[in-house]
Amino acid sequence: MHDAQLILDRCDELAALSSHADYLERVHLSPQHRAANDLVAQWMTEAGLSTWQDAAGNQCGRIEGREDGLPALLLGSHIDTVPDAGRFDGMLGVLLAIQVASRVEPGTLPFALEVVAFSDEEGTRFGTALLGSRALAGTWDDEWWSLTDKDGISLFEAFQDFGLDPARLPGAFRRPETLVGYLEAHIEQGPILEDADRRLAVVTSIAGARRFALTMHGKAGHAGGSPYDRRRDALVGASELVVEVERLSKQGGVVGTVGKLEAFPGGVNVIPGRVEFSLDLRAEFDDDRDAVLAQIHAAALEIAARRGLEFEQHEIYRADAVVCDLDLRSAIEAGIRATGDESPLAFWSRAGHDGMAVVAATPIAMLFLRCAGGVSHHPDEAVTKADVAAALEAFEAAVRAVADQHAL
Ligand code: HGY
Ligand code: MN
Ligand code: MN
Repeated sequence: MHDAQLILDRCDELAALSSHADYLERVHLSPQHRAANDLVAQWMTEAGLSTWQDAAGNQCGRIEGREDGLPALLLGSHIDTVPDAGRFDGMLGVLLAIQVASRVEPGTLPFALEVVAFSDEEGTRFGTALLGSRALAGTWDDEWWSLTDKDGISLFEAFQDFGLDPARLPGAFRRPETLVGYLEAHIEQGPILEDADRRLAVVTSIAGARRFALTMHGKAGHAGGSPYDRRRDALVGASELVVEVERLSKQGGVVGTVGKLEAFPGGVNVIPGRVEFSLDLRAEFDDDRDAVLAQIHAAALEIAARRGLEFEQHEIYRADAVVCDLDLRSAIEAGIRATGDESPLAFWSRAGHDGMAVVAATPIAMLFLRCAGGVSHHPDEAVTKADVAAALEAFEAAVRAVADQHAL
């Protein structure tokens, strides 16, 4: 239980590294990201890992296997957050990985063991996500350099401000032959484990997500003098579409969310002439997601035509569904059995994870642990010490099960 308490205490220490005094937000390439990397590096060093920050700002650590330079089993998660975040989404997985590494005798495994704290899984600052893990996987798109944050700072400038050289980014790309696989432990961010009264689960696949910046254009006008039959109210149109997103998503068995919406010019006595809003659409199967996307787009055009509006849709992020590797899944299941759970629960992840990017370089698998009420992306995010202890035991046993697979 000591290690579990240490992990929880460290989650609290990381939660203090926030750009806001009254809530947790830590975004890519921020001063808080720098402080978190330094703290994680210190913990990695204490665990016996050699550490480095890669060319994408990911904080990394490594212990060698039976020989120096062997391909590595990668353990990790992310240390960036959404706005007003919980303290376990991502961070818990990094700290579980460090604790497992601290329990492994260097020079004993048939592979090296690496831990990575990914720098940008959420995409909070620049809109598109998985920037750290996509760099590691070598699936970087140079168009991302011109992405800008809310202050107009480009990703390129943010790299330089952080002390990174964009020209050296390819140095973060990992060749597949240097990796054995990737295991991530993460809170479920949903209620399935709690409803089943189980601590842990193995992930079968990760939902594929697509995100869009939507705009409804109308015409601003006087809130009093404009008769309804002459209005082109962008907010009422966008609002109709927001309700349709929920209805069509439920009907299609997918998950659609409008998380951001802003009306312009934003006067209480002005009819909104423009609304900018977001769409996050995800499903277990990409075809289901894309079928509902087409329905949402058709609904948007119908609403716009009926209300004299124009509709714009711009894709800002796409990560298609990925299936977890069966051998690595069986190692995770062996880990869960080591905790006394003889029939590990298995289900698909509704949340996205860095594994969606890492899979381009090496096979992946995930261990889920229960979170209170299934709550996440909220300060009420919580886990129990007993569940963290069980996850640590399972994660360590999973690493040893992968070693057994390689010893055969
Ligand atoms: O959006 C997600 O599912 C993840 O938490 N980034
Ligand atoms: Mn998240
Ligand atoms: Mn996460």
